[in-house]
Amino acid sequence: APSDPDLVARAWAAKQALGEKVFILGHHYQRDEVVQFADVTGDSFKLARDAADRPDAQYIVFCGVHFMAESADILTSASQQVLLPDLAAGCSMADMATAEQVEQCWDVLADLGIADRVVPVSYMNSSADIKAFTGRHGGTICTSSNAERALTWAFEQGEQVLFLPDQHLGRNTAVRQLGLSLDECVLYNPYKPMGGLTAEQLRGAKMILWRGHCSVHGRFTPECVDDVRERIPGVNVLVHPECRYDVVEKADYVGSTEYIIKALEAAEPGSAWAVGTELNLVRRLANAHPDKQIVFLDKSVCYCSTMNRIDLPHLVWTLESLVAGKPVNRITVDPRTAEQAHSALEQMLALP
Ligand code: CIZ
Ligand code: SF4
Repeated sequence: APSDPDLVARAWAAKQALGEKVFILGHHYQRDEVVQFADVTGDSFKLARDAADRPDAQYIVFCGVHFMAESADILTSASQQVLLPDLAAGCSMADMATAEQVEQCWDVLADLGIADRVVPVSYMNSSADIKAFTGRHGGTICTSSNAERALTWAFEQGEQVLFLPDQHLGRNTAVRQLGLSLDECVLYNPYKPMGGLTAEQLRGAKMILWRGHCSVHGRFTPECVDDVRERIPGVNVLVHPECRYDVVEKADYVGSTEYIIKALEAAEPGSAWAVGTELNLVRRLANAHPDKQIVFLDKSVCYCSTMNRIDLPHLVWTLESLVAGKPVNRITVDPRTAEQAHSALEQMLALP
């Protein structure tokens, strides 16, 4: 639906009134009505770095989800304020690993006497608490672009990896890029004693995968791939590594959102692509490349419902609160957590 012209005018007016004081970040999965006001767009990691590159901006309005705003707060200076236009914009994957559950898991590993040989690797899509846990135990953060390098590094530091919170990115990277077997990966279920695993399984695994997943990417099935290949002969199937292993195995290309964007830019005119990632991004790419046939991999619609909570009314409300000098929805990470999380992020930046 087209955006309310009144709200569009108010958003522009507030943005103009704030000038350089405000910097608006728009994640690729955000609605078009929001993205039109973004000073930059990107994936979560790029956006956090873009925020850090703007020390003059007093306010960072993060149009994305909660863990992304936390990362921006960790990477920006103390005088800058990071705002999330709707506090209910969480991430179901990040919520699947709480600090308490992860500490319990670590206690299990310590009781088995293996904690000192396990290196935690946490996906960017995790809370600041989980990033801090990772930093405390000498691990690293990774994104979907550098997961292979992160795992390779981790296996040089220790014998086993605890991968949080996305089982699919962990499994896909370990098996497809590092050449581990599926049997060398075990799934740790935080709702069961000892993760639902035996001591032998925990001791013998190379990869201990946390039982988390993305509710959006997890919806693509192998049947979606078969269906689209039947509907569009010769179609190229391009998916995000948060998709299930059996989906990724059937795809032609696998990569992060930035990879997907570049692949479609470089694609031949007239070529056909079925894309398995969030629908706002797929629609935007289809509109940007009318000379290519770009379709969504699933037959039904599938937005990230929490990303979509950030809409034009919330953005206007947030910007106008800044104009009024009464900022709403500030996201802060306490200094101790931020410091430990920062060390895990630094480790990622130092990956060979
Ligand atoms: O699935 C997501 O939320 C992604 C890909 C986030 C990001 O930008 O890293
Ligand atoms: Fe979280 Fe998935 Fe939404 Fe990304 S797309 S914010 S991983 S629920």
